[in-house]
Amino acid sequence: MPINAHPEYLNAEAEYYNASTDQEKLEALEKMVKTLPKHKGAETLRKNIKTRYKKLKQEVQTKRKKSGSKKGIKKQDMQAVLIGLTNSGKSSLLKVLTNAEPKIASYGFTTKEPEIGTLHHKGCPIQIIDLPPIASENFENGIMNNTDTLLIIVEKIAEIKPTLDLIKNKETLLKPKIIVFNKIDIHDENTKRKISETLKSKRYNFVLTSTHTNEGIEKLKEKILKTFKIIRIYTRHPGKKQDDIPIILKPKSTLQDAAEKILHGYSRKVKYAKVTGPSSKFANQKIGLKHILKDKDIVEFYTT
Ligand SMILES: Nc1nc2c(ncn2[C@@H]2O[C@H](COP(=O)(O)OP(=O)(O)OP(=O)(O)O)[C@@H](O)[C@H]2O)c(=O)[nH]1
Ligand SMILES: [Mg+2]
Repeated sequence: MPINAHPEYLNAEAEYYNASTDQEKLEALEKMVKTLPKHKGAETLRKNIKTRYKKLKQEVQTKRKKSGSKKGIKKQDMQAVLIGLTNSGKSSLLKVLTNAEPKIASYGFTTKEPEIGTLHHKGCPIQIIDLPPIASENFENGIMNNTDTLLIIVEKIAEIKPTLDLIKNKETLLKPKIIVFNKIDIHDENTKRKISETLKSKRYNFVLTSTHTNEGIEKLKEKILKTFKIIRIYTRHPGKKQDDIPIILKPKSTLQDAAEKILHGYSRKVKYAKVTGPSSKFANQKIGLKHILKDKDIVEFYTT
């Protein structure tokens, strides 16, 4: 039956057929319902689209439940999650901190599923996750509850408490937190000083940032790294310069842990190592597998 559809509807329909992800399909179906003519002739089609929408939505939700998350994020050694209300600038922060290219927009509820990026700071790879706005239907509590560090993004001091109140899991609330007061570029110096003083008086670990001017971004990177309880061990081949990328270990890890981190089973091949740095009494001290390493040690392995 001819329905005399508007060009907007036809565009939405074309988007639906060209969509490559379920999310794009859902968005196109939403647009199709909105732009469909209101008259009776289009009723069957409207029902049909609504059914398609419901079915797809259910499929997506089941898939998500099964995999834990749509993208099946594999947690890395160090992970921080961007949490905040819509439009606070979470995706913009992911973009300036990492190599990721998330969607950024001035309208609300832009991010529909988690986006991942890696921040490389002082040789450490830190996984940063951008989530949909907290308390929205796409928010992922599981990712937030499993992370190491919470980055709470706000535009106003009054947003901090309501945002924290939305975190229901008590253990999650005890995790290291950084209050990221974003969009600081829109305030004058006097207001900035007042914001800093208030945050200080509330004893928050905080930083004022702008993704437009990059103010505070380096400070934020430093603060993020400091929240992880880790030590960095640099390996070196005898007679060569140390590797740039450290092995990341928990504090009080041994030489054996370091060897196993390089390759499972490698510690069985290690005869001894030479260590130079905070855990050694002198340069190139010969050590065994039980030796406890410290942050910034440089290690040379000798194998059988
Ligand atoms: N002035 C100013 N605007 C910013 C800053 N950071 C982000 N914005 C703007 O704020 C709007 C929202 O940015 P997004 O990064 O998409 O915000 P979001 O928190 O990811 O939003 P949702 O995905 O909806 O939760 C965009 O128009 C950005 O350009 C900033 O530091 N200063
Ligand atoms: Mg976003």
